[in-house]
Amino acid sequence: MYTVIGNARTRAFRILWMLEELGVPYTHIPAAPHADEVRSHYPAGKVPVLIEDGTALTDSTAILTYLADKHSAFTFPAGTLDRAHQDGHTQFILDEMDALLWTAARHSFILPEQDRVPDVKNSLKREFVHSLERLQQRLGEGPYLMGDTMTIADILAGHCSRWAENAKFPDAPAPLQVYFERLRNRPAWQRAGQT
Ligand SMILES: N[C@@H](CCC(=O)N[C@@H](CS)C(=O)NCC(=O)O)C(=O)O
Repeated sequence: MYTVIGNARTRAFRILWMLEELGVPYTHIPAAPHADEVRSHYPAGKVPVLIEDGTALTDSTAILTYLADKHSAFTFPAGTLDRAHQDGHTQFILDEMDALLWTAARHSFILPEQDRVPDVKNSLKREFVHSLERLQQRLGEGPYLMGDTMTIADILAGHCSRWAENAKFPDAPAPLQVYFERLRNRPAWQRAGQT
């Protein structure tokens, strides 16, 4: 049995969505970052944390990769060329979407006020437009980044699309919107949002 710590408005949503896609049972503790339930497993206070058999796993992409490998789903096998391409998409999303959104969040409400540089957000938003263009090139004909097979790279992209919307980042071009809608219309996405 898995336990997911972290509320669905954070990167914990990625893990909730993945577990819903896998159809495996789990318990959800919708704690905010730095809550006692988080710190008792991960002193840094960051979410998500996944507990399995008393072991705490951290960092959403590492957790997704673990779950995908363990359940042989939403991934190509390690050591294959397909996996190398899939991992390239994952790294792209972390570098060119997650990092921009996270930096904007830090300069909005995470950093102490005296360390925030609000103007950096305009630069990040402009950069994000190029990230979306590059994501569209990677998607090609789709329907998923790896063609007919949905992988954890799509889970990261889908989550970042919602995050971008909430952060009022630029909208995706129309073909990419169709892809994001495809992800959001998955029953597992909707179940994960409701937990
Ligand atoms: N690389 C980590 C980042 C985790 C992270 O920073 N989570 C945010 C919530 S989405 C958090 O807990 N922030 C609190 C903090 O940075 O102090 C992951 O992907 O899980």
